[in-house]
Amino acid sequence: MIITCPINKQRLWNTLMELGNIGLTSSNKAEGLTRLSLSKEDLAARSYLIKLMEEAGLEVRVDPIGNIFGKLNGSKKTAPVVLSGSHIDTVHQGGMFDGALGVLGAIEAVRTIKEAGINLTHTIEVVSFTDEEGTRFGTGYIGSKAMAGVLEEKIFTLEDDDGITYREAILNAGLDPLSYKEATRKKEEVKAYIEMHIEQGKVLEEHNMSVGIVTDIQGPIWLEVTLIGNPDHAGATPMHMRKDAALAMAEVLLEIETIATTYKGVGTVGKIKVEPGGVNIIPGKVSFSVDLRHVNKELRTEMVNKVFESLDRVSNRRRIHAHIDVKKDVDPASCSKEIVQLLEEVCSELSIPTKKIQCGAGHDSLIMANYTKMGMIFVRSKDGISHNPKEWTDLEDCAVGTQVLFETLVKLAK
Ligand code: HGY
Ligand code: MN
Ligand code: MN
Repeated sequence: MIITCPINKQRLWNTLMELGNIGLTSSNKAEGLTRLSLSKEDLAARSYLIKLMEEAGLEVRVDPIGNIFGKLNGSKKTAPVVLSGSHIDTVHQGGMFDGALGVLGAIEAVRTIKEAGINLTHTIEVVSFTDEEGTRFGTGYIGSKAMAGVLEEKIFTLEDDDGITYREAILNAGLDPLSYKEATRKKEEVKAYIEMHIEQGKVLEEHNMSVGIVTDIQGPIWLEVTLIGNPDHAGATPMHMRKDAALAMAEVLLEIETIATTYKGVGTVGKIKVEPGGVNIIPGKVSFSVDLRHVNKELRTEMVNKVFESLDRVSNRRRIHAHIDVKKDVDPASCSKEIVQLLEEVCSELSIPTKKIQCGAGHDSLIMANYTKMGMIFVRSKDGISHNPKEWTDLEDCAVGTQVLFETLVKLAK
């Protein structure tokens, strides 16, 4: 690996470890991080990030939806900016590299550019997008959608599990929901978006590689399904007289597994609520999430239609009422061929072995793909584990990924 200007890998690692201590689920570190969007844990992490960007000598700006930007000015003010980043919000009991590596790696890359006194034509902006995961309010990609001008106003009425609305959470964070449209930036303002992210899969590990180049990203559809039967006495109600919402759900869950397997996509039911929720009460109402993904949009549509058919058939037979809300519907996306080629060139110049990979997880890059030239650098995940406290990426792999990002940003911004 021929490096003219090495990034400071220990400094990068220290920031990952520091951010990884903000928002611990409990005193037991083995329970990972729970830093839900705009929670007090997320606000603490945001303060840390802003301090870090200032220490790196970047000009910091927070937009009305809470996207945090750190800017390193280029010589040509009118030239479109090169954007790089990811997110720092996490899922419940998540890991310390998902999103964080993309933001902290971009800060380290730009900090090294500044310290090396490399002259840039294009300004580089590091971005930490608000609420990529969607764990707290059930949708996600909020900050990137706001920047791309595709955020729908109805998200401000979404509520978290405690009944707090998005609007209240934004206000509580000192932001201004009424000005969210000011977060939109014109497409011509941005030259390219590069996101470095942990792979969250096993391909790089199987090929013993530190970094991969993403070609396509699966698009997620999130449904919220409510099944309404009839709460009744668990002892006194014969089986044939029941309208058990939980049994209807159980049938549909197994059919979702069959549908996803048949289409070679993925289907997940990660969140379930049973009401009234008593040992001796037949479940009268259940609500559950459905996450369906496929790299091919047409096949994903067929999967969704099959799930709707399953719900219809099972609820009719069981005399249950079914209601479906579509909470997220983001198309699969292909990375810019120009950026893929640039990343291949950088890896070849650095003599870093790499391979092209399809991406199963969703990222802000899905939204950026319709807004500017988008590319993703994947970094090896230990055992492919993610959305799990055991998520891990070695220091050396973080360093290699950040070096590739550094070289790519310099080429794009020169
Ligand atoms: O859901 C996802 O794929 C990502 O972690 N937000
Ligand atoms: Mn994630
Ligand atoms: Mn992520």
